[in-house]
Amino acid sequence: MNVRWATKKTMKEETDYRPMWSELGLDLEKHDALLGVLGKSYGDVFLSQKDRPEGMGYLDFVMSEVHGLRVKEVMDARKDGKVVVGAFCVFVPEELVLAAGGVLVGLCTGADFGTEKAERYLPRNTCALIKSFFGFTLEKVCPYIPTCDLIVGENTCDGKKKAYETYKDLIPGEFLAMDMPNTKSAEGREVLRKAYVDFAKQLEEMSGRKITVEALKAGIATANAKREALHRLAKLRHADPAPISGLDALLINQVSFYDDPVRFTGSVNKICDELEERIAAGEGVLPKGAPRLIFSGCPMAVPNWKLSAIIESSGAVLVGEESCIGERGSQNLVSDEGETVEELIDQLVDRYFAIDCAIFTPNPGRCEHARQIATDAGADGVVHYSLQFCTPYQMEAPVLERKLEEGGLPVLRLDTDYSQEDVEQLRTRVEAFVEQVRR
Ligand code: BJ8
Repeated sequence: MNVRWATKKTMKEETDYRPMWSELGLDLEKHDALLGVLGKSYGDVFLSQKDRPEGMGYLDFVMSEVHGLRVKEVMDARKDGKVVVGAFCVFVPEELVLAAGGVLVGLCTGADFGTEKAERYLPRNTCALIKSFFGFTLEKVCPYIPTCDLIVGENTCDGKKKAYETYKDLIPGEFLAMDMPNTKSAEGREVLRKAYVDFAKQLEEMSGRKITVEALKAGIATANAKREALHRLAKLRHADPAPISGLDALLINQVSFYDDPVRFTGSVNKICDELEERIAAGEGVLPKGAPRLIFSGCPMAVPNWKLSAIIESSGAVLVGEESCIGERGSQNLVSDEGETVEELIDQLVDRYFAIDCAIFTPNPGRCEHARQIATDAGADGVVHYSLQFCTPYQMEAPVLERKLEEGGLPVLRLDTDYSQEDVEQLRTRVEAFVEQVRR
């Protein structure tokens, strides 16, 4: 299978996106360098896998055009007067953006790029995810950032909260700081509700469209259908042998933040049809009985494939993720019961307020969710993944480890970043863990 990244070479053969990237003010040389690295890494990590579902061809195509066709689609939507919103967190409700006729895109936070420049604005001991979006912005290599009319920064962890104070002045479009609660109390729920009401108002002002009950119900249906497809995928991964690799499942979850939601849902359901056939035929990516692991921890945004690649090249298969790019991000649907926009916003708040991000204190639901995912998926162990300097997840890690191990589930705690420097060290620890849990 041949993945065509929109690079200099292929531009001549196919669509030339260079004028579009220039229009967006990208640094073309650095952008070429980034695509070169991504294209190589994608080939090494994904295309080298054996027996991938046919349907992954669609995902390969989307990834090959992630800086090409998809950007053009979003720019065209903007030219048609649709409001384009960028987000860094699963607390930004896509339903409201869709109800305002807009497009929501998740912004890249999964690679080291422009770290030196980012560190002029941020302390060195800032997590790689925050440094990543500063680096992409400062080096002018992300085509989505200049395409956004509005970027939403949620006041979640202290790192993001403080970083956004600076970040808002580095982007060409508008910025909205979205207040977030840090306790799951009645007062906390009110904070989130107010944030969503304010967000809806801003979307109405920027789009010139009133959010109606019908439009919001349609937005809820679209976002729910996407989640249901992801739930279906998650369930199919419970089969032994696992019908799809954890890497491919991670990719599907990552692409859910970029692609057109209706098209994406259709493509995931097609992959699920294929996985059902594989399960019926007893086919899997590794033989039945191979070690099965799940992730729990920080989100793995595109193109963060490092740990999954290490784990799956160590003889284990990943069968679930308690993560925002995974089941923490996609769990629960939004009820569409309500006769007014306010009632529907309440339904949104009910769904989003249940997300067990480590910014909440206390946050016992997360451990229970990890245990549930592991049990449902028949996992032999849990890999807890924290980004270095991510205090919320690092602080929860030993608690989660203790509780899960008391329940008989071995846990491997890993702290890392986006560099490749610790790959061999991580591999040694992962291989030992895989042997420990092997049945
Ligand atoms: S809902 S996990 S996407 S905030 S890794 S920046 S927490 S220091 S990403 Fe997150 Fe929303 Fe929560 Fe999910 Fe801070 Fe940690 Fe960095 Fe993090």
